[in-house]
Formats: sequence, C-alpha cells, structure tokens
Amino acid sequence: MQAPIQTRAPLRIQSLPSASTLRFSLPFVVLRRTNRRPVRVRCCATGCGNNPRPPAQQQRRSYPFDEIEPRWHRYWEENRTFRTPDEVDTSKPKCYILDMFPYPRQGLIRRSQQSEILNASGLRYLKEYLLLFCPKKDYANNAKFFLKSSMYILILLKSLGFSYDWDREISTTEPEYYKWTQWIFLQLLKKGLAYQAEVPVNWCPALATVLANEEVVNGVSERGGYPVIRKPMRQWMLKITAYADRLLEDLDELDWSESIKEMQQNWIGRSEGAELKFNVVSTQGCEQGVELPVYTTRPDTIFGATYLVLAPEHHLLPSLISEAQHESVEEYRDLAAKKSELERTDLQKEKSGVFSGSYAKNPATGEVIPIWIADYVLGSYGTGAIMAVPAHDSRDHEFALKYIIPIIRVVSPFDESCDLGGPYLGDGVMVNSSNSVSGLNINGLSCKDAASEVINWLERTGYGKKKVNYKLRDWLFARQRYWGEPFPVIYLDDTGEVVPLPENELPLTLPELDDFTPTGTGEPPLAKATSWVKTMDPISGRPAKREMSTMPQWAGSCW
Ligand code: ANZ
Repeated sequence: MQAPIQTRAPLRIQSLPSASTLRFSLPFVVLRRTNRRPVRVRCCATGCGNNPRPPAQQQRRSYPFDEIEPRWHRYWEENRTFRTPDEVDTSKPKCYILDMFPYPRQGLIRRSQQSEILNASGLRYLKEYLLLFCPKKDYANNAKFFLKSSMYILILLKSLGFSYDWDREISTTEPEYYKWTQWIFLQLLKKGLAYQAEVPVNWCPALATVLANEEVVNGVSERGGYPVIRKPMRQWMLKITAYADRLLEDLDELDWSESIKEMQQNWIGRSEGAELKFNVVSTQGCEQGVELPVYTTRPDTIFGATYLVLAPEHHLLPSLISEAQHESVEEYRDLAAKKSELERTDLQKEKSGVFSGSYAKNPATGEVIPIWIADYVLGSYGTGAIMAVPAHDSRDHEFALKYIIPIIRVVSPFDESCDLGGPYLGDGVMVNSSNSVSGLNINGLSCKDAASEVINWLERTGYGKKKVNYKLRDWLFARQRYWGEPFPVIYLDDTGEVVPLPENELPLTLPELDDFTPTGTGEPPLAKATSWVKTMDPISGRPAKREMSTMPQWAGSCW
C-alpha cells in the first residue's frame, strides 16, 4: 500500500529576543510557517502498518509550535523542572556521564552537534536559520561577535528544550574557571607532560595562526577558506602518548559499541617494529658522520631496502641536499608544504618525489642506496624517514617504478602459484637475505621469525632496537589567537629559560585589547599588548616576557 503523504511547510525563525531581553525573560525562538514545501512523513495512525490516507484537512495539520512550546518552556522555568538536587545522595554508586556539550563556534552550535541535535529533535527547519546566520567573514578574533554568538547559542539551546540545569551553567571563558585550566597546565608542566617542541604544524598565513587538522579542509582553513601550509614551529605540546597503552587497555572496560571501540583503537594506532640507523655515505661508500634513523614495522625486509625516503620537512634535510639538487628540492618542499597530511597519505594519489643528491649504506647488505625526498612520508610519524622496500610495500613499489629504482624481492609466498605481478604484501619465507660481511642470514625463516632475528642483530650490532609507535600524536596545545587561556609561564630575558608562574598568581587574565587581529609579523595578537607581555619573574625579580600564544579552544572543556 502506498505510504500516506503528510505535508508540512518548513518553518522559519521569525524573531529572536534581543540581547537585553535575554537576561529578564525566557529566551525563546519563535518559528513560523512560511512557504509550503511537502515533506514525506510516515504515519502509523492505526498501528497496524496499513496507513489510511488522512482527510485532506488533517493532512495539513502541523505541530502547533507557537502554542505548545512556549507553554512548556514557561512550565519548566517556573517549576524548575531540570534543577538538580542540592543534596547529593552519597550512598548511591558514583557515575560519570560524559555528554558532548554543544558549544558556540562561529556563532553557531558546532556543526556536528548541530546535526545531532537537530536530527534528534526533528527540528530540521532550524537548519535554514542556522545557514542564514552563518557568517561569511572570519570572526576568529572578534570579541563582540563572540559574546553575541554565545547569546544566540543560549537562545537556541534553550529553545530546543534540553533538560539542562541552567542554574549550574559555567563558562570556560571566566577567569575564575580558567584559573583552574591554567593550574592543570602547571601540574602537567611539573610532571613533564607539557613540553615545548619543534613540530610540523598547519600554518595559515592569512589568519596568522596554527590550525588543528580538523580545522583544515582540502588544504584551506575551515574558517574563511584561506590557504594552509605545513611548517615547523616551536609549540607547547601535551604528552597524551604517555597514556596510549592505558587508553588501549581500558577500552575493554567501556560500555561502547564494538565499532566505536575499533575506531578508537585505530586512532591510537599501536604498531610494533624497529628503529634502525642508516649511515650517510659518499658515492664511494665513505661514511659522512651523519646517521639517519628510520622506523619500520617490517625489519624482516631489510635486505629489500633499496632506497631511503625522508619527509620534505625532515630536520636533517638541509645537510643532505647536494648543490646540484638544491633548486629542485626547494621547489618540491614548497609544493609539499601546501598539501594536507590527508592529501599526502592518500593511496590513490600519484607518488612524487625528488632525489636529495645523497646516499646511505644499508647496514645489512652493505649496498650504497640513494636518499629520496617524498611527501608520502610524514615528518610527524616515526622518525620522519623510512627504508623503502619496493618489492613488499605498495607505495614504495609505485615510487620505485616511477623513478626506476631497483626492486629486490626478499619474501617468497608460501603458495608459489601466487601472482607476483605487483608488490607482495603477505607472509612467506625469506629469500635473498643473507650477507656474511654483516653477519646476518635470515634466509628460509618465516617473516615473523626473521623480524625477531633482525631485531636481535640490530641490538647486537648497535644499529637499532625494537620500537613501538603510535598513530596517536601528542597534543599540539598552542594557538596564535587572542581568544584562549594565557599560558601561566614566562621566559627570562637573559637566559630564555621557561619559568612557571607561582600558583597564587593565577588566574593570569587576558589583557584588554582593542585590536586583536593578527600582527602580520607571524607573532600572536598578544604581542600587541606590550605592557602585558613585558613582565618580571615574581620570585627573582628578573625581567621576563610572557608567552604570547594561548591555549586551544578545547583546553577549558576537556576537564
Ligand atoms: C619498511 C617496510 C617494508 C614497511 C614493508 C612496510 C612494509 P604503521 O603500521 O602505520 O606503523 N612508515 C614509517 N614511518 C613513516 C612515515 N613517517 N610516513 C609514512 N610512512 C612511514 O606503518 C609503518 C610502516 O610505514 C613502516 O614500515 C614504514 O614502511 C612506513 F614491506 O618500513 B615500512
């Protein structure tokens, strides 16, 4: 039987209370029906699945929003329906429910949550309004807009009827709140869990700030659509990798669906392998005193490593580029800096690279092999360099074919009738893997046994060691924006030493600034608050400068 069709016109927000009325009355968004657009809705009035077509008048009846919603909102407000009790019953077991809070972003509820909220509540028509209000301009640094948008969010959330106890609302932007965010940072610093490092970051020259991976879409900033490049910068980091194993182990205890747990596992991405060193040599094989560490999950394939690849942002690169290769390497690095990590690791994309002009010695074979630079190797994973084994890795295979680099098979499949047209990625028996000079012979072993044998040999000879790596990265915890918690640290003028502020100096509040747009020099906007930046160590009295980056927007909502 044909499903009945109910028509309901989309609703559009007609008016919003002004910011001034917000304080005194229940904020409420009034929705009105506008032009009629049919929406298919399944109806099961009889409860038997045979949905009779309702009479024409009934078909048009829609939810009397203006009538019902304000009444209930008033009721909830007057009866304090969502008020949580002041007295806590401590006899009950403790329970931590982590809700994902909707929070303002560009004046709106964050997009993912928007759709969750809207779809869950069936108020899809609100989307129209949200799109209407979505600002075209970048408001990252606009305080007035921030306040206005927070009010809109409040209005929207209240109108959606969430059962929040609004009397217990807290704001991460209040100094009394972020004092504790700063206090937590000091504890992390004391424990060595907050540290500074030179890391490749997503740098947006137009916004003059570092962006998180999620804030970069197709190589441009999510806000404003400005080009984003990768460049190394000294930044504050939080050492979440120290908890990688615990995060993995404790997944078992979580009452989550298996698919979500699997996503979490992949996100942590534990991999086991080895870190080993290749010595940089001249074309004649003479050592140059530079060692290149690489990370591999397949130490068993060491005899098949016919070239090395360095990420374009690798710190050792400048010392490896030959005079003749200088121009083409620089050109390649500029191109790579414009690509996101996602683009670089896309398996479908054609591999590209450039020869560095330098060579290294494979410690197992004793062969001199070329060092290439290619953007399919990331500077932020492992050591930022790989030993490439084109016979047994698809990316290396594609690259070796393109640049005519030798391909040496070192694993023979158990099933010899296997098609060996391309790279062989499976398990098998080691072949072509022996050298009396290096004292390593793994021929005839399975891949697994060969891997342990190679790790033993690396540890014996000092060429390397067993290593566990994680996809999970430490958290890049600094932004070059005005909005954000100031870091409670100073840098001594004479030595540059980082000194944490004493806890009784907290909160360290943001200075008032009329102009919080980017400086244009690459320095964060706080550089404009010269009298705030220039300070002295409260303990020793020595002149110092404050940190000018601020914490990222998630800092306050993470604890
Ligand atoms: C040699 C080799 C031979 C590899 C082989 C694989 C297969 P996961 O599982 O992701 O940890 N690799 C290492 N560092 C990299 C980086 N910074 N960027 C891109 N690729 C990198 O994978 C580890 C493997 O990915 C490593 O093992 C290395 O390639 C590559 F038959 O080394 B392998």
